[in-house]
Amino acid sequence: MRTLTASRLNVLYDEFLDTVRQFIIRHKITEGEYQQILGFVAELGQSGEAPLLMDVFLGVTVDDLTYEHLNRLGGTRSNLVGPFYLEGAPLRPRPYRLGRDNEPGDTLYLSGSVRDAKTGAPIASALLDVWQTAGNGQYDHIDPDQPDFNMRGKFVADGEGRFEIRTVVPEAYQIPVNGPTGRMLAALDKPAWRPKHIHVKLSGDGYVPLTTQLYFEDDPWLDKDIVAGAPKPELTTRLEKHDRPDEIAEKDVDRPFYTARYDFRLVPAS
Ligand code: MBD
Ligand code: FE
Repeated sequence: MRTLTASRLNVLYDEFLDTVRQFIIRHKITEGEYQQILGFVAELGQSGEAPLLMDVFLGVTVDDLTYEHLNRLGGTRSNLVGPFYLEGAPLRPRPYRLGRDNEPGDTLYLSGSVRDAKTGAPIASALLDVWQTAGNGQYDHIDPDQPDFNMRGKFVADGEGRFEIRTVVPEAYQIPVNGPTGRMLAALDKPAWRPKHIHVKLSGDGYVPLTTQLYFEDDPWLDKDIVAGAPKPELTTRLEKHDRPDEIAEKDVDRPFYTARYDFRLVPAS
């Protein structure tokens, strides 16, 4: 991935300042407003929410621009990594699962495959690095009630590129209401929610790595995501409810559960 070089920084710097100066002039930003913005930026830095706010406003545009070509080559559509990825999620043993033994929420079996974008051939031993909110809509590293890495894990697809992970249905995510990001969105009268989603980074030997997110049909937040444009129709799958006693017995659960499927496609590196 290309990152900023000194020469490119020089080009961007001049044009960025020029653009913002014109904006200030066009909107007649006053020194009082400017001081208020400085206060906001200082608080944003202190709060640790800067990556969150930046991703809410700009992450989709950057992700689309950087990775759209992979989708044109037949690969699964990418989606922004977001502010809550953590390095170092544990490699989980089989049978694959996320969450504690009695993880609150509705049990979900997420299954599917990882395939070659060109040929459709399975990618044996593809790696999935998955993270999501728990059933309470909270990410584990922020929620004091969850152990570290509770809803994060790495999983290896089998010889046919298939995987099945037992987890719980994630819940919609609300941006913290008391921080600077939440207060700004409240001032704008924008509901600060994301639809339920599951993040995944995929990789396989000889393939371009992919970061994406899965969404679920009929989620009321899909068309009102505060991260506007993030939920793509081609990344939206369906939660199937299973409530027949024989299905429940077969899966070793004690109440109705859900399944969802997704088949990922990775673009060959060459
Ligand atoms: C999230 O959980 C998220 O995935 C993104 C992209 C932005 C804010 C919160
Ligand atoms: Fe997220």
